[in-house]
Amino acid sequence: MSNVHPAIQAFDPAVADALRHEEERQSEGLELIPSENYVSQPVLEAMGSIFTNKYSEGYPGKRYYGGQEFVDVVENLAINRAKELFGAEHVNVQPYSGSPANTAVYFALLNFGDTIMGLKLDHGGHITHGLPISFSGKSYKVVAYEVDEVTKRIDMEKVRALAIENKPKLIIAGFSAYSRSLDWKKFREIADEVGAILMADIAHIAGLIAGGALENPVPYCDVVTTTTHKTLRGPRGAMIMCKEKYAKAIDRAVFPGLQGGPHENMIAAKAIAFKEALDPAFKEYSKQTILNAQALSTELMNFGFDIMSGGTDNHLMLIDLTNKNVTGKQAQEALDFAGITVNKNTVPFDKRSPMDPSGIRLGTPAITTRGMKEAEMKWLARVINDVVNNWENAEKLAELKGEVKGVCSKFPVPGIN
Ligand code: DSN
Repeated sequence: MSNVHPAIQAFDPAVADALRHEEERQSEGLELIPSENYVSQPVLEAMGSIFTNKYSEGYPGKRYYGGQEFVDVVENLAINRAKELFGAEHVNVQPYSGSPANTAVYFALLNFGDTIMGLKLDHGGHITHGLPISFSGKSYKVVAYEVDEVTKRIDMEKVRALAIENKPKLIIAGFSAYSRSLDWKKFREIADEVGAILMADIAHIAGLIAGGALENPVPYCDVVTTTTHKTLRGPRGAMIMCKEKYAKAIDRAVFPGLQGGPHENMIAAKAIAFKEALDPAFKEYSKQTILNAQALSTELMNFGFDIMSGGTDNHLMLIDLTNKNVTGKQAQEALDFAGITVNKNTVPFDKRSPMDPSGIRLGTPAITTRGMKEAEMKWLARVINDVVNNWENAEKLAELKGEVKGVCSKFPVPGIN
């Protein structure tokens, strides 16, 4: 791995060193953060391509600068492939990332002060779904729905009651830390009942939907936003899908409403990632990602771990570590020490702070990309249990790190190994 970036090495050894160490970290350790994944070599190459040199404000065929003939090709490829993947009427592939995509939807369809309804952040929602200190929380009146205190699942009857009481203009169905399938049909019925626009934020599960492993919300929703990385395994970025009647408003909100020049290198990479997701192999990947998450959560429960809602329908799980007498921060740091990357996370109704919460969040998109299956999940649950039980024992953690490195060496990382 020592000379894989000769141009960077020759000009800027400090950056080359950091890059090399990060490559080692990514390939010698286990990546369990559910929003992370490993992109393919073609996606990596497109991101690092000379499409980055080009400015292209506007949309294909209607740009404000010359020299757009090849940029238009890749942007149209990305749009058409996304339409094919999700069955969307209209797609905008220019949002720089998930938060700008969500902001563009609000900017397009709402007036400041309108009421929006989203899942509360510490119950699994996202900051852009109405967290009081975020743009979404400061600009709109937020009514947050929660998970049930006992089942830790979203109770659609409570969502309905809240919607009837508050008449939101926009209902957001989506999450960053929730392991159960959403009832898109029921969300649609509730939105119709109260006259709300329905938006799904599928950033976490877009790849599972594209691969046919989870139900597609596009037919039920007015607007669907997603990042293009995470389970979709493309470049960092996002897109907005919507019904034709919202197309003009959404496009205007993205450009010139909120953004300037789109990042066409990232759009080229999105086009490639969508082509990969259209391949039958991606169906297998999305299915296996869920099977792995289910196997891992079952094994962890066998070790006494408290998995929120008692399992998972998707790629992630949230664990309350209170019964293990370790905090989320302590567990994250011990796992890091053993070469396993997770993120500390609040759990619903958490009494601890977000910087040192009660839980951790795990997911299987990246390890499934490496080719790991149920047998490795069984092994992994045992290692996680060993780490948590020995979180203060540096010698044991070092031993486990060696074990993790040994297993990882058998599962190459696309784009690195
Ligand atoms: N930061 C992402 C995640 O980790 O889920 C959400 O935007």
